[in-house]
Amino acid sequence: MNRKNFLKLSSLGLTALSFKLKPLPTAAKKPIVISTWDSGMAVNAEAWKILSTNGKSIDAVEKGANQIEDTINCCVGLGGYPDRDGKVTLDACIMDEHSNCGAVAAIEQIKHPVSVARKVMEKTPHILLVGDGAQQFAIENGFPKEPAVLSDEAKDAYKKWLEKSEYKPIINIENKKQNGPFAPHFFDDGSVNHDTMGLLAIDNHGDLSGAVTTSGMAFKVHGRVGDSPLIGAGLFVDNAVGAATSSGLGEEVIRICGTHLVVEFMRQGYHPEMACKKAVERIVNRDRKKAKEIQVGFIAINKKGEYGAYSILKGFVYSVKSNDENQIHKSKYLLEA
Ligand code: SD4
Repeated sequence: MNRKNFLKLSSLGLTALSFKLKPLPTAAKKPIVISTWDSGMAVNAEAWKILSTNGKSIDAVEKGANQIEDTINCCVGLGGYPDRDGKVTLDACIMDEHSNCGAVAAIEQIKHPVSVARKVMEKTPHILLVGDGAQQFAIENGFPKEPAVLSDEAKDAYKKWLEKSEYKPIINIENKKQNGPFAPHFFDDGSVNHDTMGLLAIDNHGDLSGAVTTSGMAFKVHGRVGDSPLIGAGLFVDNAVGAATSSGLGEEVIRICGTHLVVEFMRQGYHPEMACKKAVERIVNRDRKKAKEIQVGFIAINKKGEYGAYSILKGFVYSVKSNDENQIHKSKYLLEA
């Protein structure tokens, strides 16, 4: 075949191919909110009040996160697991469609860290405030100082931990074998009924926002900060592409800038589920043996409202609310423990 014919044929082929592949215009699914864990159902319901009345996604994710901060539970807010000194320290962040973001880390005695994070975003030229400084800023902005009230579950687990005071960081999920008496409530299928809350929303205007709130790792070293308040690790939003959030062993997420990576995979054209899977693989491929002992899960949503999740191990679930559905999904996972 001479060059002229080849070019003719390939241009015909390419035309046919591009005709075939031309995507059908699909309307973006909006509004929609997705969140980590089954506790996300109540969080989504709160966010939905705003999304369904034409409100902004940034308000929806803040109010959604406030819902779980208001409940006494082991993993978010003032009822969360304490650090090894018995102190509850909280991490949170928030990000909007303009890449505005704010965060607080290791903040104590403040009930709504995610709202403090929003104030950091709106009222300061900074992104992250930590510890005493974060608390001082919160108080200056009208947030009351309140004592931590450990949930019964957190109290029992801490008491049990004090018996040995063995420093072994325990992440909220993982497997029963690893956590022993500290394992949170597991369902028969291995999923847990609570954990760090990360949520992502698209509003009626098509704008994306996200928020995360957590008490972090149980019995951590005082001052330890996880992935949750770190933009690009625990949360990332790019209004042109999509958004992602994480739950699980924060150190592993920080190491790979996890949610930024997920969003970059979506930018390359991967479906949210595949983007999450590729980020999980990045963690697992670093140390496959260690990966069997830890859990990390990502959830993601793209600009079209398509969503997905992936985790290292079995047990990660997430909640979705849109006009079409209101339910918990099981995440696919990479490794059998
Ligand atoms: C952290 N990623 O502090 C959080 C905790 C978490 O499931 O998500 N647990 O590392």
